[in-house]
Amino acid sequence: MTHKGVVVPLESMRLARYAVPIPCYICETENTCDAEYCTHCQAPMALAHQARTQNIRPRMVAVVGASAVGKTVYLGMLMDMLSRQPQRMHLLARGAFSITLQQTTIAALARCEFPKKTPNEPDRWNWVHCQVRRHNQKQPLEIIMPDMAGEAVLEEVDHPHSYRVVRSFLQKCDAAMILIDAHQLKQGRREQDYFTMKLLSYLSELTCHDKKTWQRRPVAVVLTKADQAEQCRHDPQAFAARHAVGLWQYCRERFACHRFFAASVAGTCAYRESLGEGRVMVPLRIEPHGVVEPFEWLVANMPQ
Ligand SMILES: Nc1nc2c(ncn2[C@@H]2O[C@H](COP(=O)(O)OP(=O)(O)OP(=O)(O)O)[C@@H](O)[C@H]2O)c(=O)[nH]1
Ligand SMILES: [Mg+2]
Ligand SMILES: [Zn+2]
Repeated sequence: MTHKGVVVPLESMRLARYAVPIPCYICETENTCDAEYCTHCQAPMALAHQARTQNIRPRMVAVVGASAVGKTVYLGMLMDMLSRQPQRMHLLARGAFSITLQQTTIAALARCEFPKKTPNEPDRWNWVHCQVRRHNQKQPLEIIMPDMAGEAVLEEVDHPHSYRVVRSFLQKCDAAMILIDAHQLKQGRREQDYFTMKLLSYLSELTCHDKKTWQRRPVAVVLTKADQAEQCRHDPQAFAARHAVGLWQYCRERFACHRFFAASVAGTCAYRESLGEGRVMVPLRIEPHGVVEPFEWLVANMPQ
């Protein structure tokens, strides 16, 4: 057998490029520069690439709550409202993820449907990255706010380290928005209250990137589906004290900077029989209420 000489081009340029690792923006594990998702935590590497091209450090905001409290609907509506109403704050979406969340939520609501449940895999989440301009401030803020699945967060809270991305992300956050279902609270279901307390206790035990604890960071507790709980709209604080006593007490003891809000996206809802899914709730009218306020408050109270 004879061997012919084969010329193999030495792709030194490409190799050199691969040799420079890039740290994941969430967990800091080094990845090759062409990785799409972090090999350690599955967060999109696009965040690290975007952060490299600008000189402002993006701030991270956690939006958490049990499955089906309405995180996706709330976030999608918030993005849509802020990008269309520049009077209060102007938002500019960065990257495809941010637009996808807004687009799928608004498209579903326009068809009189709610968006689908968020999948549990972190590489399928919409990692919202946006720039926020406020009237009285010259410097815009860069904010990263992923739409995480409630089940994944619960799993991490119950079994720490099972979802690395959730832990690394929460350690880096500057503020949190905790969503809780007011409709369920009104019906006397306690699961929401327990879940939220577990989540807050998880947060208060985390040591953050700057070695500080969560206790001084702003926490907005948002009572969702306020369209189904009239009293909650008028006085969210009193509603929480009455229907989520544990949570209300916990916030008073552990979080120096917290506030209760009531929000709703749908105006009127109805039940519809759907093939395969059974009875599902559908929005007949979209009437956002109290959506921007918690976000505005968080941004104003975020540590500089
Ligand atoms: N009445 C009413 N129902 C709402 C509202 N927002 C959400 N819902 C209901 O809550 C359900 C869940 O909303 P999602 O936004 O998907 O919930 P989620 O918190 O993202 O849930 P996961 O993705 O599983 O973590 C929707 O399918 C609706 O039935 C609202 O403003 N009013
Ligand atoms: Mg969701
Ligand atoms: Zn990572």
